[in-house]
Amino acid sequence: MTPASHEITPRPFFEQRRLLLSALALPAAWATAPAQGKGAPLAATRSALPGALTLDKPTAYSDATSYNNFYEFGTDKSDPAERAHTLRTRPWTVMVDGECLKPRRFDLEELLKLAPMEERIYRLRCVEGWSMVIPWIGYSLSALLKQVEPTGKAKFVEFTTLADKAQMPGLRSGVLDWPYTEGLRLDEALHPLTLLSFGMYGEVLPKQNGAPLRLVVPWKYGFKSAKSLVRIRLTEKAPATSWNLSAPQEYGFFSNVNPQVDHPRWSQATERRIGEDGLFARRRPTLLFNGYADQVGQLYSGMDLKKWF
Ligand SMILES: Nc1nc2c(c(=O)[nH]1)N[C@H]1C(S)=C(S)[C@@H](COP(=O)(O)O)O[C@H]1N2
Ligand SMILES: [Mo]
Repeated sequence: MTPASHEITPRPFFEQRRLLLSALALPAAWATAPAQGKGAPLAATRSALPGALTLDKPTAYSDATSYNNFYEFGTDKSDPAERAHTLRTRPWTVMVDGECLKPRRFDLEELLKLAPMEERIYRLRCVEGWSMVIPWIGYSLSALLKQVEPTGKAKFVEFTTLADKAQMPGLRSGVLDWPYTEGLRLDEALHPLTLLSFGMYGEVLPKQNGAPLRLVVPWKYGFKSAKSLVRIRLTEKAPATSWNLSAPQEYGFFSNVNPQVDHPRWSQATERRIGEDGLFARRRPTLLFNGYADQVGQLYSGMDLKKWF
């Protein structure tokens, strides 16, 4: 047996080479995402982070902006694209507080300049069994969290999104407890792949995709990637999350993509790529941690992933 390449090459070199190869392997047409819609351009440099650039073909812009989950604007996939025009994205501030030494409110204009904007092409896997590939723009959430200096007590991060009846017609329905809230363990929130996103496809985020800023956690089911953030709070205890509150037996706190842990009402073993796999096409296999196991697997070493679903 010949040893695998990672056994004979020191890891940093192997990772750098793999990254270089993956960047070279990207078809030229994907190298710079051209303006696709009517949004203002948002400049970014292609990310150099291991795992940040999937080779999967990006989903068509028209699909990524018309097939959405954003329950504040309704529960049909077409509702956000049809109704989110009422969202006002300026002025916009984000409160970052809780267990930290320097809690404060950040203005959007300040957040846009806080760290260099990177383009990252991530797979997004919805718990409903479909997936997309989106060229996001943003920077690691850790850059913002470091600004407020988390205390030793901080163990989790709570994310709260906008809930304004005047702008969001979906709030009249009781599908979820508003505001929509989500949470991560602090080490997950500080993982470099956890993205604070301000744009996609070379432009600022469309409203239906969570303007003016959202979270993107590529190894977890899509509902962890909260849209239109207004508050980020460091906490000592695990925060309550909207989906866990609504159906705790169906949506756990971790919600890592895992083909071996089924949702109580359906299998998670396979998925349908929007725009590529027709309704009756053979579904493609879902990957552990959505294909990001090399980057994030060690966060969960020793944990029973069936128990901590
Ligand atoms: N505030 C808020 N964020 C949200 C949601 C939502 O309903 N409200 N839906 C989530 C779900 S279920 C998914 S799959 C993704 C979808 O993101 P996209 O529409 O940009 O593809 O957003 C997530 N973020
Ligand atoms: Mo989802």
